Amino acid sequence: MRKKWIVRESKAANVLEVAETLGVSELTAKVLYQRGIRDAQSAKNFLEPENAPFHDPFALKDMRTAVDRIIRALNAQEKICVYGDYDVDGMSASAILIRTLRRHGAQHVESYIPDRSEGYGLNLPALKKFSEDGFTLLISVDCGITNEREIAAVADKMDVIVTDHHLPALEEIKSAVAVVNPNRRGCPYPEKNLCGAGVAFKVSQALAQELHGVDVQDYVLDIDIAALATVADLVQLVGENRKIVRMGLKAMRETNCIGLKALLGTAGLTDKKISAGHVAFQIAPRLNSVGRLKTASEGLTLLLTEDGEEATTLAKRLNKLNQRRKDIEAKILDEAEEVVRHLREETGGDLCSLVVAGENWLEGVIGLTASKLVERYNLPTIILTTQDGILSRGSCRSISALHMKNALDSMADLFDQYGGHSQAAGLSIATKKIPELMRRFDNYVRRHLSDEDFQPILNVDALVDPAQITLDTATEFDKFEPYGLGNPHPVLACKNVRGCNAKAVGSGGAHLSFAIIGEKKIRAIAWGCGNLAPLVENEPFDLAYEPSLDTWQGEPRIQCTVSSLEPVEAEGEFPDREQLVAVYSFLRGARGFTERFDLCAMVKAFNERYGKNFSTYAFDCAIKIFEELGLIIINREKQTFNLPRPKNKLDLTNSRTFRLGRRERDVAPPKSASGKVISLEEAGKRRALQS
Ligand SMILES: [Mn+2]
Repeated sequence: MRKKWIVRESKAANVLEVAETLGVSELTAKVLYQRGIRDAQSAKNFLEPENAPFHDPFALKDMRTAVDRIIRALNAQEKICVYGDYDVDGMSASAILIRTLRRHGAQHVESYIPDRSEGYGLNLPALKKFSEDGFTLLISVDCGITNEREIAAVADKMDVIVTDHHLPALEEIKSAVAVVNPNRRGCPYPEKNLCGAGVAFKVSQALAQELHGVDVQDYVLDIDIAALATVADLVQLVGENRKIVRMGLKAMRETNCIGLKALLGTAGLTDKKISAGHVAFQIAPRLNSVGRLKTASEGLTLLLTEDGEEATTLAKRLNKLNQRRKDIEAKILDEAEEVVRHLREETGGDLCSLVVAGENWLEGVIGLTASKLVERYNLPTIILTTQDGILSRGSCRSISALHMKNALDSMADLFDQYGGHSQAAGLSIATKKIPELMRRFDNYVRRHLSDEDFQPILNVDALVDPAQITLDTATEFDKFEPYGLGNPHPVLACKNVRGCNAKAVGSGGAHLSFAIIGEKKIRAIAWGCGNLAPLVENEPFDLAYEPSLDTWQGEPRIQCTVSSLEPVEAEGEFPDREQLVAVYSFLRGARGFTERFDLCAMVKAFNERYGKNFSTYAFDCAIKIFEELGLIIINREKQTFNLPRPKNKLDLTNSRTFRLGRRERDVAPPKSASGKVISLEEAGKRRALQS
């Protein structure tokens, strides 16, 4: 489906005021204004977070009690356990706290990270083992806030300090010595978005101040590890998180964490300027792969080691595991897409939700698969896997219009366990109940969403002609880094743009490099759009882009990364039934001698063959409709296509793009249209007769 642009509005007068007060361009002021940054002080804090102060760690409720208890344990050389979680945040939080305790002289610190099979959070067998082994203090990181029962069961033998960032359960923690969590009820700490490692970092700041009188504002030890987790855990990159990430990324280049250094090395990032993107797409997945495939404690070992050789060996191992994770992920995705194709066949293409179940798919990976399917189909998605046939576990991902947790709440009786938020959730269910889950979930989605809700959305900060972007603006935008959740790269857009020098680049010509034509030429790169080179060369197009600063032969220049490139939406050209039949017949004929999918070449050949004047937009709409109906399968990476033989008569109104396009065009459906079913077999025959 074509993305719908949502252009944010702002009051021109206010924007001018912000621009004047801050001394920035009007465009930058507009983007800042839309992000809620509207006065000089908050703009300064946003653009120069390294100069904004850290919040006082003792503003976290219970921090004083926690620090006192830890110092007592340090003085008495008690046995301390740091209990974490199997994701990057959990490993990093563990690493920060353990490194801190060791720095302060602790000699008996042990870590514990549960296996995925043990489930998330503090579990009783593990707690009991530590208390029986003579541990007198256990500190949780990135978990614990929902474990009152487990803590109560060992409280008489072992003190527990909970440090966490997750939302508390209904049942409050009463049995722990201290609960440090910005999100607990009654905690006045102003930054609620810290991740687990962020909270651990605040604990280490508090300890340094208390033990050695260190000024918190100067304490940045392990801030690089905190930054790694803050990016990986997908918490909002605003406020204190922005400060942690900006400073931590800078510190990462000269990290004194040997394991992190080795990890950067295997990712080819030694001595490079590290961005949030590097962390999100290269470092975090490597660390996460151990938690998904093996045991996360290996990742923690890497972050804790003082031995260069061990670090290199472990980092290489993580590299291999990450590769294996990618292979497994690709295989599961393939199998899942096969199921989606069957679903389309069964339903004639009218899909509102995806519930896909497989056997022996790796539990640690299905969440990634679900995200990929949402990206591809923009439908609320549940992926399930079973190891024994009896019980299945599922990973759920949603689109913004649907609150996943609410959906699951409405069918809670189906699940053994479930939990999550609006956009992601997890569940376990008896395998035999999956058909019922499919039915009820699909019903729920159909009842709650309309066609418009399924349209993928692109948030646009402003409509701006690329030629108006100056080096100054690009430089100002550079200060918006690090980008991430809550702080996306500014997106600008422009209709009816022309380009030149279009070249497919990269392996297999997957990507597109071109210049935007205007008062000056601006370089642009469009990932995965290599096949659109002829479109860019020959026709105007609608473009959404992210301008940034690039260096070319020592000189700064503007570069635009394309977020969306589509044929110009030609008004009134949305294809009708007859036109769709013509395009489909053409495709069947074309498939006779080529597998190559090339939109621009196809439009040209189609127009020549039929003596028509179809716009690329109309042709592209037709392709999108056929895709939704399962009539064409396009492999965009390989730029190939396939036309599976339609099994049944076809109903065009099963395509959401068709329904929406027809509505937008506001044209009454053709006379015989309502309920009329076109046989594509017939269309094929007609075409055969014609040629
Ligand atoms: Mn976390």
